[in-house]
Amino acid sequence: MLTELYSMDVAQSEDTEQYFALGNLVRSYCAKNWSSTNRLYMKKEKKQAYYFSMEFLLGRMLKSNLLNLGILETVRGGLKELGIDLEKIVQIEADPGLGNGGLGRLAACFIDSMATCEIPGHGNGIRFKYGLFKQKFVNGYQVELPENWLQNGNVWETRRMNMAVTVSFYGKVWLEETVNGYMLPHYENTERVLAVPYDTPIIGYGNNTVNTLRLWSAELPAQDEAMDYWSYIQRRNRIESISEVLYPDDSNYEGRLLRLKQEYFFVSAGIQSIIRHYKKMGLSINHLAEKVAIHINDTHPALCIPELMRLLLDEEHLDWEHAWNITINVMSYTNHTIMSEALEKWPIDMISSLLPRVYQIISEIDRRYVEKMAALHSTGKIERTRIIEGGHVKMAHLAIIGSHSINGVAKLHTAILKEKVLHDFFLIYPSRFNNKTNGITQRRWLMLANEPLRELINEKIGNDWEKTLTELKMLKAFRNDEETLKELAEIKRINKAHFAEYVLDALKIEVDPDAIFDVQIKRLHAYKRQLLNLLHILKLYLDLKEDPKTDIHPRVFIFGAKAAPSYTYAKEIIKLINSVAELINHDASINNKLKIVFIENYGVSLAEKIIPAADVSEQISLASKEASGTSNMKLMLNGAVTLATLDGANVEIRDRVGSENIIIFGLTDKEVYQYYQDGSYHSHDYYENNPVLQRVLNTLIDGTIPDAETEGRDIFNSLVNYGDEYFVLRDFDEYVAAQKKIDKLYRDPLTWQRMALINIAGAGVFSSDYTVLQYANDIWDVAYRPDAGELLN
Ligand code: 26V
Repeated sequence: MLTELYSMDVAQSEDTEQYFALGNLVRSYCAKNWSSTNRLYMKKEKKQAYYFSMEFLLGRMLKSNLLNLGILETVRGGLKELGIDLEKIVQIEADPGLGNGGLGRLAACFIDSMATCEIPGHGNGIRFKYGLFKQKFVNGYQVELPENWLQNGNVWETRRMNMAVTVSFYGKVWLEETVNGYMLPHYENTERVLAVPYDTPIIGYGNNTVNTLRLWSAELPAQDEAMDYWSYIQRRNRIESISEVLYPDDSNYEGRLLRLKQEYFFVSAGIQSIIRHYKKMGLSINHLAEKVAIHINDTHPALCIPELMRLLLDEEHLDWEHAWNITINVMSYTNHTIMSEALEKWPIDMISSLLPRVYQIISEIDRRYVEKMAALHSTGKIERTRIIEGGHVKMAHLAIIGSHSINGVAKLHTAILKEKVLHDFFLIYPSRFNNKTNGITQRRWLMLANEPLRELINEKIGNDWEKTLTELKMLKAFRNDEETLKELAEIKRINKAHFAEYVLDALKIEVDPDAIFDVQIKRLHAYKRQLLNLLHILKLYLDLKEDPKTDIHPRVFIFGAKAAPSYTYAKEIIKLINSVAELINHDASINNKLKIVFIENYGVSLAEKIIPAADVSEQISLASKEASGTSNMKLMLNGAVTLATLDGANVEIRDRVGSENIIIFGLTDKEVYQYYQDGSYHSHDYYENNPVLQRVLNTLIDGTIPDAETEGRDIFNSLVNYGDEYFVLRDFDEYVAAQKKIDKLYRDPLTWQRMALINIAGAGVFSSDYTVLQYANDIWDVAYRPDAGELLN
């Protein structure tokens, strides 16, 4: 392959050529299974599930493909004989960061699991030229740089020009009756965009299934090339900008036209290609819902609903009722957040000028909804739930009204949707609501990220867990086996030492692998409360300054977090953490008892390094706000002990491991809602009445922290004077007490390792294999690996 690609032999080649040569080999190695999987699906006319997601946060793929193909060790050995280190060349691959955080990574775990569980399920999204920005710290401030991940090419993708489709925007549309009585639309002056698919094989673990991730790229259609040069360039740039860059804000909805274009672009392209493929099998469009399931990952692809209606009405000439029936049966929707500021709603003017025909259809869906509900529900409820209201199109309402299934991503989150956020809808469509707790793929997050732990587990209980993660429960038998607990401790120590080397090399900070590695890795958001963590660090710092003999076990606080570029408050928190790190890491009197490591540019590849080295998993969001969380699952699977509020999936983690093996603190969701109701939270009182907290908060404004005056003042004000929206001060004391408990437990190594073991053993239910099987069984009604059925019980 080296000779074919680069006309050189191993001795002449460098890492980059070796990487691309190996990548090409792997791709051709799986090509046969890829086409045979497709042929099998076609021949058996198997129902297909399509996971529509704006984001797929894949991470590097060379090692995961080698693992899933069952040739990782062979290839590693073979390369070694040639004097090549696999670990070195995998680093050459750009990490495709086509997502913001949990939602995008979930989509990536799901496609790995669908292939492994032999579910005919594929991803559909956008091939962004630029992934999520690269984060750099300059003087402690976040600076964003472009992430040009395609610069050196992408070995995994195949451009399929012959499968391109056209997506139309703008223009005028009017309906005209045909001789046979159909109302057909006529379009004038539309802007046509060519959607070109790039397909990536998604390889199942230990089977012959290879599914497809189809990502669309926006291009100028060929016939439009005949215009004057400057108009051509301008038009091309405008069109190509559709798939240029991922929006980096997952906290605040902004009604940007380009974002709406992106959403319609991949929705329309995806649905057109699904229908084209379906019709190739010679089946009647009337049976579409028996052969196709489309999943809407958050509201970003909610235009799937009017777009499928449009194609069924205008192209297939079905009548409304019939088309609507098919659409509802095809579509299902997952909600990923209750944060109202993230809910998408598009101004009517924008949507009706960009997508005139789609808007007509949305209006008609809305009109019929109101008409149908009038006899059954109060006007208040109908007004609150209709799609078009207050000059906007509400995307969550569209998704709910047009789907047969609506699910939340953890038991608590689903309960809050039913009882609070979507209560009106729950009363209208009770049977549509269901829960599907998130999961993670054990292939990437244990087998690849933590090879020593993988080996230990295999030695103890065999390797059935690789496909059936609940088998990890067998590890419980070793809970009192000191030898196993010590082996577990040794592995953690090795991983920590390994990570410490990385930290020294990359950040020039020396950390002690015998310290507690306390980890909070997630997007920077006020509700996730990185500030609570920071206030506790400041308290420890003050304690040590006052009395250097204060008895605490040394700690390394590890942060990884990107802030949305326009989220000023989150960026101030980043700067504050970095300033506190400056202060503490350079204070010799602290005697290395405290260190803060804020890793730049957190993403999938860094998560793979940090998670196996974690002792403590910080999951401290304000109860009710974190829909599920998934880093909580990855960390427990790698033997970290969770320090958590009863939020999202933390509740289910506690149920699995028992209260003795997780440290829970803070307000419950009920208490939070009670405070909202009676308006009785006054953060200023906590500042006034709690001297310890007051002393800590004062460090933000009294010059203790270097070079963060503005940030310290703003954050102080938000907590003390402007109401402390996320109850940081309310939960402070309980958090400090919980951290003390961690300190005490850690100093008893056997107790600690037993907790770690119970956490690993309890992580089995959080495999995304299990999650996608439930989607396949309960929502999509598609086939799966016959023996995987056991997992569902
Ligand atoms: C929202 C928005 C808002 C408008 C503009 C762009 C944009 C992009 C992404 C998002 C996603 C926000 C929702 C989200 O990421 N939720 C997270 O989903 C995870 C997977 O279910 C879950 O574990 C996290 O708790 C939840 O915060």
